Amino acid sequence: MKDRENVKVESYHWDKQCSSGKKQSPITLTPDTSEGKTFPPFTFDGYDQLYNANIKNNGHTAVVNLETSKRPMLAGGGLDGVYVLDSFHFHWGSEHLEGDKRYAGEIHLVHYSNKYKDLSQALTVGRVAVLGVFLYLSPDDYEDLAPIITAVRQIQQQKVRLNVPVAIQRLELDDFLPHDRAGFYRYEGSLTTPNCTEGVTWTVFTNGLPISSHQLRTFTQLTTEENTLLTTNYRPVQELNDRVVYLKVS
Ligand code: SG7
Ligand code: ZN
Repeated sequence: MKDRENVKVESYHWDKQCSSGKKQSPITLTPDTSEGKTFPPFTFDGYDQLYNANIKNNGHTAVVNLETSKRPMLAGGGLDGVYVLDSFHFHWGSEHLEGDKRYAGEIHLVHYSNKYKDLSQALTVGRVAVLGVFLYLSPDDYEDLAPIITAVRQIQQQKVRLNVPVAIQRLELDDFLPHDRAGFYRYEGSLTTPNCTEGVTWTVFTNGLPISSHQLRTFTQLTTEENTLLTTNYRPVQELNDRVVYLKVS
């Protein structure tokens, strides 16, 4: 027993660069231990439009940026005002657990309050909101993910260097959110990559999206700065401490 406790698992090797706080992410989510609460519905503006975009391997994940001057906007859902989309990215192996279940993956759509000029400004005052969408294993490819998968494969096969963008045509954000967004968990947490800054309002939808094992495998071929395979890229779950997790009841 003693020996096992001393074994250090370092699949997520950048965790030690994280600040230590009492409101860290991700966490375990459970319907039973969440507090039921009513929230107004979200409103999404610009999520049904087609955008040209680009995707990069930042050494931790594949990040998608839209090429537009008019950022998609999110409001409602108990958020204080209007939030705009910065970018979205993927985790293979979900970061949040539901009960003891780790999903195949998780999409994070990172937003910040439109009262600030960019994500880093909003981060200093805790006005960042991330939408999390679980990806569950499916026997069939999820067609809406195909343009992403193709671009990720291109990054890997053509050995595109870190942070060099690869173009993607005609993305629709609605494809990366569940159709039914009525149910979600809500809690106050942090970014899950260094420095793991707190002040992030998390929304994790109870409905997920499908992904095939073949599609999932493409992500696991990406490499880090040290040229090692990113076989998984989730941060381990953190202590809840004295936080409350809310579960939307309609
Ligand atoms: C990914 O996860 C990127 C980061 C993101 C980080 O590495 O998407 O974003 C950029 C612009 O590189 O960090 C500040 C930020 O959004 C952490 O995001 S997460 O907490 O949602 N996993
Ligand atoms: Zn993330």
